[in-house]
Order: sequence, then structure tokens, then C-alpha cells
Amino acid sequence: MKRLSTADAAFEAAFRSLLDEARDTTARVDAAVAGIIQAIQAGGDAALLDLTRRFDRWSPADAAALRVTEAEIDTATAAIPADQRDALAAAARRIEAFHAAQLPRDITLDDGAGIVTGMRWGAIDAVGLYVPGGKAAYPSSVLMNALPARVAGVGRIAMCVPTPDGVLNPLVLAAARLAGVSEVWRIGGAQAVAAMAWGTASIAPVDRIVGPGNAYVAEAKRQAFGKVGIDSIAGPSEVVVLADGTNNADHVALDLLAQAEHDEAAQSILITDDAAFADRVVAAVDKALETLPRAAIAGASWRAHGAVIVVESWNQAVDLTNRLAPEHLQIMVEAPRALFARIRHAGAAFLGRHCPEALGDYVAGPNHVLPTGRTARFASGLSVFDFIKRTTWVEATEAGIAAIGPAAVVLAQAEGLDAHGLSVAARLRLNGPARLRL
Ligand code: HSO
Ligand code: ZN
Repeated sequence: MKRLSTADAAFEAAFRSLLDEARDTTARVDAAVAGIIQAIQAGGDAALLDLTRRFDRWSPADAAALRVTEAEIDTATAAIPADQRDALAAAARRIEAFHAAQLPRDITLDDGAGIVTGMRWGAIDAVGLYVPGGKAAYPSSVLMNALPARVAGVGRIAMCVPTPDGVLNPLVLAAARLAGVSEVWRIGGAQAVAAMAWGTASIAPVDRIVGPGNAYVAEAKRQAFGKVGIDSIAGPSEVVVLADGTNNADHVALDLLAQAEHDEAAQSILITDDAAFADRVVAAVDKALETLPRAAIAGASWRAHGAVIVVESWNQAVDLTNRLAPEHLQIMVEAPRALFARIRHAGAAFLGRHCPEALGDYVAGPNHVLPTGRTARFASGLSVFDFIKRTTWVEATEAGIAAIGPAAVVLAQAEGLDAHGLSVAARLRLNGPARLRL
């Protein structure tokens, strides 16, 4: 853990090295992934079966065995403890309501002189959702990825989840059903992404692929981009907590550890104007690490990437936060909205002393798929906008083309594109053809 103070002469250099710290150490796997994609393109289902047998330690009899049946989802869902089922349903309701509120309106603009222009939103036809199988198999992420797609009006949501040794996570299946996933496939890795992007005899191709995954999955998405759309490639997660000295140090310590327990490469940063409070939080983190089940991961993250920054003013805190552009930002001060109004770059903000990020991870409503690694400078979290696209339109009457057509003819001539100019001029009563020197 690094301890920084804006009062130190060396602060700027220390802060810059914090900003530049490389946390994403994923290996380069581009050649291996290109090979897997080629194998799926050439071999389809047979290649998919072969790769699954090789990497997932189970042996599907045929391609049909790759699909999780409705009966299997029934059985899995029935076996889930009632409190988990209820909590998942409550989360789904809130996430769905928040995303439904995002749906934008079409626009129509009538110039009153014969030209009407507009922009119409429409849903993507088919979306592929990748769900990791290992330590990051989060049912909450199934809801966060699939519900915005469903709310957007996506007709088909195909989900791929690896099942090492053939084992399925029942809560992931229940979340998929709740969120309206249309198909669940027990395949993972780059081969799952390739199958969804290019299709096989069994799996129809999709138009956009979303969801987190390991280095192979991330690279496969990168290579599939263009053939399909993709969401952003997620890096290790981070949180910045802005907290004044009146906060409960134990609460803040747990907020920092909630982020740290995700991943050794996660980053938790406390920014406070009270040095004594900073000491109390650091002590509380150490204490909590003595009993936290995931202390190995959380402790490694805290030691390697954690930071405590003591500032002399909240102006400095705002400035540093904007430079960090964190994925998650907690604002635990007396008037959090006033401070939040000055934050320009953060994936998601959590305001007040009673608003740990974990509320947003699960049940608040906004999405937990957020821009990491300072990409909040230019990117946003997942939303219904990731599953809809726009078509613009123009309608012209005879009076309308008469009004704006001549300018188009002039520009077409200037660009040397005679057919362009003629297509307009031919409809004008003016001496268009003559002007085009026909
Ligand atoms: N904080 C994670 C999401 C998550 N947390 C899932 C718990 N489960 C990335 O925003
Ligand atoms: Zn989390």
C-alpha cells in the first residue's frame, strides 16, 4: 500500500507513478486465439467439440450435448435456496426498471419547407453473452449483461458458459432464465466467442458479443470485432473512496477490501483530508484482513496496488479523482452531491455514507459493467445503448428538394460527382441538366 500526501514535495511524481502503474499483466495470446478462430471457421461443431474436450475436461457426445436444456435449467433453479432466488429476483426487478428508464426517444425534425428528418432507434437482432466459468462466475453479471439487452428489445440472447468437468453453476442458470436468455451453451474460451461470432451448424451467429472473460476470451473478442460488435475489454477493477474524517473507519476499510477481494490486480484508493482518519482506516484494513476469507487475494491487491492519499482540500481531491477516472467512486462527505457535481470522470458514483459500492454491484439498479483502467475518461458503463442502434431518415417533397436540392447540385459538381448532381437536378424543375453541362 502506498501512502501519499499532497503536502509532500514529491507528491506529483508519486501520483504519476500511481496513474501509470500497469496492473493488467495478461499474457499475449493472439496467435493461439487466431488458431482457435480458424479451427471453428473451418471445422464448426466438430472443432467446438474437440476444443471443449481438450480444454474443459468433459466429453460431450455430440453438438446437441453442448446446449443446456430447459429441463436442466428447471432442475438447477428448483435447487436454489429460496433466499437466493428471492434476492436474484429483487435485483433483476431493480436492474430492469433502471435500464427501462434509459430507453431513448426517436426524433423527428420538420423544417416546415418540405423536408422532414428523423432518427429511429432499433434493437440488435441477436446478442452473445459470455459468462466466465471460473472464479468470476457471477450470477449478478448475468443479470447486468442480459437485462439491458432484453429491455432494449434484443430478440435472441445466446449465452456461453464454460463448464469445467461438466459442472454448471445453478445460480448462473437461474439468473439467465430470469434475465430472458434464450439459449445457454456449455462452451467457453476463445472457441465460444468464435462460435458466436461466425456461427456453426448448431449455434446461429450473433451480432454483438458482451461479457467478461480471461485473456483468451478478451483476445477472441478483439479479433471478432468487425465481424460482430463487442463491448469494451474489461481490465482489473478499481475503486476510489473520498471520505472525510467523520466516517466510520471500519466501513471504509471494508469498502476498500470489497474491491480488493475481486482480484490481486484490483486497486482500492482512499482519498481523505484527515491524516489521523487515514491511519485508522489502514489499521482497520489490516485487522479485517486477519479474518476475511479472501484475504490472500484482497491482501495481495491492497499491498501491491492499494493507496491512501491525504489531501489539503476537497478541491485537490476532485482534481485527483478526475485524473484517476476511476471505475467506481464512493463519495462519503457531508454534501456528496455538491462534490459529485464537480466529478467529470468516473464509471459509477455512490453517494453518501450509507452507499457502499456493493449495493450497486448487486441490487441498486445501474449497471456494474463499467469502464476500468482510467477509460472512464472516454467510456461509459454497459446500458441499453449497447444493444440498440440508430437509423436516420429523410423524407422530401417536391417543394423540399426544390429548396435544398440546388445546394446539393453545386456540391456534387464541386466534388466532380456528376451522377450525384444529376440525381438531384433531374428532379428539379430548374435547368439542372444544363448546369451540369450535359
Ligand atoms: N465490482 C464488480 C462487479 C461485481 N461485484 C460482481 C460483485 N459481483 C465489477 O464492477
Ligand atoms: Zn464487486
